[in-house]
Amino acid sequence: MKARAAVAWAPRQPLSIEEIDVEGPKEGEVLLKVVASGVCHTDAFTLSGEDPEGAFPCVLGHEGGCEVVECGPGVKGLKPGDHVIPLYIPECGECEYCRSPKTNLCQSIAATVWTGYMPDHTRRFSHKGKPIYHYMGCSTFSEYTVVPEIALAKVNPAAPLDKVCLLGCGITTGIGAVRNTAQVEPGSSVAVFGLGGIGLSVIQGAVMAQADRIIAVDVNPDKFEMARALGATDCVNPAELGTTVTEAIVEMTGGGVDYSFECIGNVEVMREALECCHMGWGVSTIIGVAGAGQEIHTRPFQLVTGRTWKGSAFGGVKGRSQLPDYVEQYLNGRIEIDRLVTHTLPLEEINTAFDLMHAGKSIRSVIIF
Ligand code: NAD
Ligand code: AHE
Ligand code: ZN
Ligand code: ZN
Repeated sequence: MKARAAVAWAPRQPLSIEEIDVEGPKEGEVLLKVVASGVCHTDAFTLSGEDPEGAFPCVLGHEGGCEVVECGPGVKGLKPGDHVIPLYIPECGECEYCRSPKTNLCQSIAATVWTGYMPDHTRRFSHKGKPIYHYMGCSTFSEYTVVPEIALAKVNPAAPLDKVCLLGCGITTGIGAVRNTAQVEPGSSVAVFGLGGIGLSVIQGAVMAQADRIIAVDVNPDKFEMARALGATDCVNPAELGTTVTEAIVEMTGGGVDYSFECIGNVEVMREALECCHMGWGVSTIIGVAGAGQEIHTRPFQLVTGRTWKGSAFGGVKGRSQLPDYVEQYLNGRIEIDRLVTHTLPLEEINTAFDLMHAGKSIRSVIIF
């Protein structure tokens, strides 16, 4: 079938709206109508050319709110009309990762998901006969996409897809990192570095976890109003400090925070986020994604003296079994999404969504098809 899609032909080029061909679903696959898609910084990261796994041309996008159009052979749990959120980390339910309660990193189709192919090593997208890569197994910047059933969370059809699409990445990642990865306890102190869709969702998660003090850090002070509205108790602009952020936070908290989260993708900030944690027990969780060749550094002494460095992908959430409940929590008013959608744009204006992100003028833009 034909579909309107935003194609990334090459790194660092604006996306181009094209009519592409989408092949029907094969064994275990599902054809989806994408109703809405968020734009995450990771889409911009891959488009920047810094992603070692970035393959071009591709259809980016991984925060989708979708309707099932057609099920391929062998699909058992879905039918046309169902509402689903595509998962860049699937849940096959059978691999050793799915069987472990310690991780959400299902590896059943990881080799193809991260290299731009469907599980059978072929692609469903083409333009004038030229194949186009998939992205993170989702490719939600297309009116129609094809996703394996094991990478689809079936959600309550009462939920507005132009909002819960953000549970496909940003909001779930932030909240899940607090709950599942760091396991923040009531009364804790928390520092959040970077106040985009991820960092603001970490703040939401910290409030849910009943943290006492939530220190929000960003170089863009325009982000502070939303951070405070969601529950930040202190806002810090590194540019306004006479010291390093680490020193400032250690000073503010009388020794460092119990938990910190890096939500930027800056390896220097990752170090600060670790080092502003309390000696003896502080835990720092890396969420941000950094470019090819970049590495984190600290003195081993920081870890020897009881700080822990962790990382979190999709907030440690097992998508098919746990994401539907995030949608219910949104519907029950326990998870905030609406205020994080600062812009809603038609597909034709998708490059504006990237411009707004880079200019620090949006939290999340949602593309409507
Ligand atoms: P975003 O662009 O919306 O927000 C990033 C924020 O960081 C901005 O407010 C920006 O002003 C701030 N910032 C930039 N440099 C800073 C600095 N030196 N100090 C303080 N603040 C700074 O991005 P986002 O969509 O929220 O994503 C954040 C990061 O998380 C990205 O690296 C993204 O790729 C990554 N991510 C990871 C996962 C995961 O599963 N691990 C999921 C989603 C996104
Ligand atoms: N391709 C990058 C890594 C990108 C990355 O870490 N992706 C996160 C999700 S970001 C969502 O916005 C993830 O879940 N990764 C799990 C995995 O298995 O890659 C690189 O550096 O190679
Ligand atoms: Zn994302
Ligand atoms: Zn699995």
